[in-house]
Amino acid sequence: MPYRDLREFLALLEKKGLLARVKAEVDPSWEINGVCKKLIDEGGPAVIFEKVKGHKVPVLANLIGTLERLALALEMPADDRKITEEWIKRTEHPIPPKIVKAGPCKENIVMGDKVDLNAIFPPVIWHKGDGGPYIGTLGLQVTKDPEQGWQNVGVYRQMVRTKNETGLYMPVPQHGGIHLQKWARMYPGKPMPVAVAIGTEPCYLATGTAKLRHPPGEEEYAGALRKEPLELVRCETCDLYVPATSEIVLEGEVYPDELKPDGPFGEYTGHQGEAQMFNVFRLKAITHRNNPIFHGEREGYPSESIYLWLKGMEYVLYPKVMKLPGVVDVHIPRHSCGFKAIVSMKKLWPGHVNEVIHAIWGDIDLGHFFRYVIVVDDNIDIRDPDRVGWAVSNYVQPDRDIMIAPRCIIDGLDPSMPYSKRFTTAKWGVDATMPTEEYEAEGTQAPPLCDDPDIKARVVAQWQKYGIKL
Ligand SMILES: Cc1cc2nc3c(=O)[nH]c(=O)nc-3n(C[C@H](O)[C@H](O)[C@H](O)COP(=O)(O)O)c2cc1C
Ligand SMILES: [Mn+2]
Repeated sequence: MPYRDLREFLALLEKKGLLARVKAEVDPSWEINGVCKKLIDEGGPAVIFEKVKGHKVPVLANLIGTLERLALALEMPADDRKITEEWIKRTEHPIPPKIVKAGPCKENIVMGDKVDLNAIFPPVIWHKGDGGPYIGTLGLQVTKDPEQGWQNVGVYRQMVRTKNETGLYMPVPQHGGIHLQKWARMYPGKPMPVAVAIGTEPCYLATGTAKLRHPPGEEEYAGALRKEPLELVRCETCDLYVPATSEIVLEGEVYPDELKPDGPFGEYTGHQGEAQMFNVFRLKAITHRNNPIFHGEREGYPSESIYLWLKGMEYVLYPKVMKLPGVVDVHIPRHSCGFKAIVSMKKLWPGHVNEVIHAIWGDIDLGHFFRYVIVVDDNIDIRDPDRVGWAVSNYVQPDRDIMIAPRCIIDGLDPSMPYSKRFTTAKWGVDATMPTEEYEAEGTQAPPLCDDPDIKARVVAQWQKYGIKL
């Protein structure tokens, strides 16, 4: 049975001992940052800060901070690769949402001049150098394609500026950014409606961070993931639909041409980003449940985004690359921050590895995130960084095995370039497969591995005999 709302998922985590409640008062200007950093570094539980200094609303963080909790959120086995495969299987058949007339997110409706972000959101400074409190680190921004009518959901951050104004980092080619670009062309000078759902059931959250193909919108993929339609309710001030059980919903609008300085912010790469000119979200209404929970996250590396948006990239890349001949697995590891993809494959012809590298560099949905691709042989477990490091160390001749493609596009938060050169990058691909063809060309054989899996299996089968506790 899917979770009806965030609270049902929290109840399960609590029952399993995977949710901590902090009853001591915490200071939102630094303490939530510090506790979250320690929890994510040590694989700790999800956490609710019940008593935030000077505020009534509790803060939920580190919700999907481990693979175990991602699996529970999606109701899947806790196995990294199986989660990717199960996601792909389930989302092959999107399930349209059910539109309902009312829902818990309408228990309180605040409109017009009465709206006040400071009354709902504790002013959490997620990283020491942030330019202000961010409410939307895990807010789900809903927009409608102005031409085709389907709704997109993406996670785009929002810094609080005043009681009814936030920043919004929703650039092109993110789907919300494309909607805004189309809107500007079709309705010059007019603001585009944007709704934000905060604190939703976890499948909707997971689809909001994934780079999916449209139409349909994320809400239909979320229905497929949870195997039941998601219930959506109409906004009060515009024709957008949000999950009926959301903790908090913000309704507002964005003028495409209005930009203001936003940030700095602790980026997913682990660096304190600089302030930049971003869009502005003008709030028109807030609706929320009784006793709402504010769900956010500390984003600087490492963070739970790894289990949300990096997995979200993997779900999209995996089926495409797995269709290429010889490929046996595709993975985007946590330490890559999304800049690196790893492939294991059986090479079938000379130059085959390089073709696979080009296919990933050129992927139309995600290519602009990858600066780096590593390819290893099919006997390497690419979800184990030790095995990948071993292959690179043993097999790579830099002048033979490293390919460089100049003048490509990359995400603007890539810290490997100074600010003036952001968005451009060279890309590198590393062929870390055993160079069997080189040995064969000189009439010899590549050295075989000295491990024998049969011998290990025989020993494991009679392990008790040795009296060694592991
Ligand atoms: C915690 C968190 C914060 C994020 N912040 C942003 C952001 O501020 N701007 C952005 O463009 N993408 C951000 N992302 C990544 C997008 O959510 C992700 O690329 C998603 O696919 C966007 O939705 P779309 O594919 O419908 O464009 C964030 C992801 C996470 C998990
Ligand atoms: Mn999308």
